[in-house]
Amino acid sequence: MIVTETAEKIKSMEIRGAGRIARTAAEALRVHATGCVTNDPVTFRWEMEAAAQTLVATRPTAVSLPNAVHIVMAGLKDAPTAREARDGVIERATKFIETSREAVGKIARIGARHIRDGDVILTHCNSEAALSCIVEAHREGKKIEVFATEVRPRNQGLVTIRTLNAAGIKTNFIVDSAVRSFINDVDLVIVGADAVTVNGAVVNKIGTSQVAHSAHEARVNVLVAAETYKFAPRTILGELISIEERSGEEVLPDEIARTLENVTVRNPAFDVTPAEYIDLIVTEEGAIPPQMAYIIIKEYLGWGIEEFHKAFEINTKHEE
Ligand code: RI2
Repeated sequence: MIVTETAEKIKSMEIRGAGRIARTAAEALRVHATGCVTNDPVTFRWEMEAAAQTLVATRPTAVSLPNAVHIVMAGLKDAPTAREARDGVIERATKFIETSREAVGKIARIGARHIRDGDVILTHCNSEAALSCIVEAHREGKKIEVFATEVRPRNQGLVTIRTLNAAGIKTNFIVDSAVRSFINDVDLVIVGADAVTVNGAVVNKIGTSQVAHSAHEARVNVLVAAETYKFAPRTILGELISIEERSGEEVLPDEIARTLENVTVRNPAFDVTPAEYIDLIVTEEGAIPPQMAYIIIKEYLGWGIEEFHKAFEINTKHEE
């Protein structure tokens, strides 16, 4: 029940934001494990795997979701009893939720160091991690001003300006297409991430790559705030991040779209910003240039190319 409900809320974006999705999925697995009363470890594992699959299938782009599920489910296979398996899931889920929250606090403090007194910052979409840096810089007494975009079609910019307003930060609210007109008034761009690939490309809300492109052209630094669990291990194998395309109705009501027989409404929710347009990625483990993404995947997520070989039993030795 909790799993289906949570999955629905993630799909409909009632629960959104890559970090929040991950924590909510971990919480759903924790509750599901608690309520799964079987004494048979195999049945328990099957039930948990089905729940994990339902959650992961909700939104395909934010890698925080499969990473969180992977962390919570790790070791389930080796638990000798259902009880140990259940305790393990509960423990890992609790720890994940806790460290995810702490990570945002650490990112805030590290990110704020890169914001100077007097800076004008532009942010796109609504990222808890990106906003935490901005709010922390303000809290430290730096006099800052923000440009926040509207973020069509789901208007996450509204959530952003409410947070900035509540924190007492001077904010300008602009439509997405006004970014280039204002970029010369901006000192620093700060955005979040739904996924970071091994080559340092950042997948984030649609429009981020246009923002980063404008910033690059205007020589404005781009900082990405992302917890280590938003880095995508499978990109080591050359796997691409799939970009979610949501219903066209979010962009144009169906009753209008229906009258335009030659028009197809397209609604990709994310885009890819290449590493060359990004100056720094701030993680809870420190700030890194995007080209160092592999280090995060290997050292902090524990996925090196060797782990993939082991996991998929790829035989790297030639037969004699
Ligand atoms: P935090 C959001 O996706 C935005 O793209 C945002 O930049 C990113 O997740 C990271 O958000 P959506 O759920 O985890 O709005 O930093 O599609 O909050």
